[in-house]
Amino acid sequence: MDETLLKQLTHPPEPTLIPQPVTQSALPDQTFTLQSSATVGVVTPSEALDRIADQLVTQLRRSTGFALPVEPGTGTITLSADGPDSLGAEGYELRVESSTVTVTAATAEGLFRGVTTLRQLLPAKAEADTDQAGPWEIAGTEISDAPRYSYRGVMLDVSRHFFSVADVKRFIELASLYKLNRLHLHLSDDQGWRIQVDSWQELTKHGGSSEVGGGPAGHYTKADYAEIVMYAADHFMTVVPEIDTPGHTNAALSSYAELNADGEAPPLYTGTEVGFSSLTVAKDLTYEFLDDVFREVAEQTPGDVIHLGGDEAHVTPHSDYLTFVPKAAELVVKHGKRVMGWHEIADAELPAGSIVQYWGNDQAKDEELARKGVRQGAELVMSPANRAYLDMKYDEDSPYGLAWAGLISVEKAYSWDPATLIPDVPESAVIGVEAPLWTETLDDLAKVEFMTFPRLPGIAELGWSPASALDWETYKDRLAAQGSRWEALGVNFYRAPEIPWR
Ligand code: IFG
Repeated sequence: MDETLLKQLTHPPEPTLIPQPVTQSALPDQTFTLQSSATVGVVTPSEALDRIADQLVTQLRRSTGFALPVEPGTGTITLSADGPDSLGAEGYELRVESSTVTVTAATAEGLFRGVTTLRQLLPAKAEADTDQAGPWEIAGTEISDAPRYSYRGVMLDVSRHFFSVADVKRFIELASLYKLNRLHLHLSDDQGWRIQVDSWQELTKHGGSSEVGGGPAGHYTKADYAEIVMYAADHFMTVVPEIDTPGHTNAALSSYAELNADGEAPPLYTGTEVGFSSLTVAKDLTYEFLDDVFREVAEQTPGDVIHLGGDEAHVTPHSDYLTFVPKAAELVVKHGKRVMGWHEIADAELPAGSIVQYWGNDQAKDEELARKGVRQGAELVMSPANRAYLDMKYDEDSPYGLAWAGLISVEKAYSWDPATLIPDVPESAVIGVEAPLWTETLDDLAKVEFMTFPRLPGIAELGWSPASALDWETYKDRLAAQGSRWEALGVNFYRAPEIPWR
């Protein structure tokens, strides 16, 4: 048998990762095998680093049955955040040799990204929640990595259908496997208000009691929201809370008659139409309301952004809309946060530091709004509806999802460049990507997972990897290797026929 074939048979396969790292080179004559005697060393321990080590060994103890003690200093696996600042906030270096694995970063966040890569280098069965047989081999490799964009997000619409804290945590855990660092929660809409506001309690008492289809609905108490924020932070994801205004506000208007222009509260709404509601731009009470809401949301949100929506304000006269947005934005800034909104807000005057979220589908008017936002100094997060909307059907046979922005195959979700999608936008204006998952047709976690996987990892790669690494032909093979990991994790993913699943 020739040397190469023998080596292939005796060595684990060349590791394939998503997102593709900036540099990865094999150490051909080295294979690391995790043994039962392995230890995990934490150089310069801290609460953050100990938590990262604990998350890793908790998972690996479950699947390998090894003790994997964590101790200060070096170990079989050594984790360090004492690396050079040149690695950046989320960068890391990872080296896998025959007897040791070393992950080095400059920050805890960078270390978490490196440990996330280490998890993916281990065999898929390392993700199992029951004891698995070895061997636990990793082909020798050295990686130096850092993200292309700072904003790499996914959005979960918890308004159309409400999802429990446990469901949101599962969504966070799966998204963090692909180094996403933002969780946008769509917390209010026509069909439901999901976050407790002490100064306006009917919002959740009444507005939280409905959802699409009239199901049980629900809301997050402040303790629930804190639990989500904490879990996201433990996965180095920052929560971006959205209070959608002035449109998509039926749940709030139904909760307080005085918020309505005619003083009449509309009934709760359990359908799926959009664009029929609006806050009353001329009423002072509207801004007292938003002042209270943004204050209470800001107090619970460690992240620096509050998303004020701004989309589909079809029954708000445009001149009123242009008056409303700056006033609402001013309240977000008053409470110490940066404004984020769907790209319609760019038609209004925006405060410094604003982020415009582009959700167009190749329409000139939407592209012009994005450019208008950039011209006034806003940054762009790219969420093109015809490429990044995870609620779009994969194909006409998809059992749920919508199709208004077109069918989005795994390839279509991957094959675009955030930097060049909108003409005449400087590269520096784009700070990242986000994949929204709207839930009009998705009422449980299994459906959420089916629509999210396998398309989300591709968006995560667009957010993390260098443009030069983006190539569908090689990506789809790397994606195929993720299927066995999702099986080990129990993810209900769509086995898209165009992917050579192993
Ligand atoms: N557009 C609406 C969403 C949702 C979506 C479903 C945005 C910004 C269609 N607004 O997308 O509320 O209904 O695909």
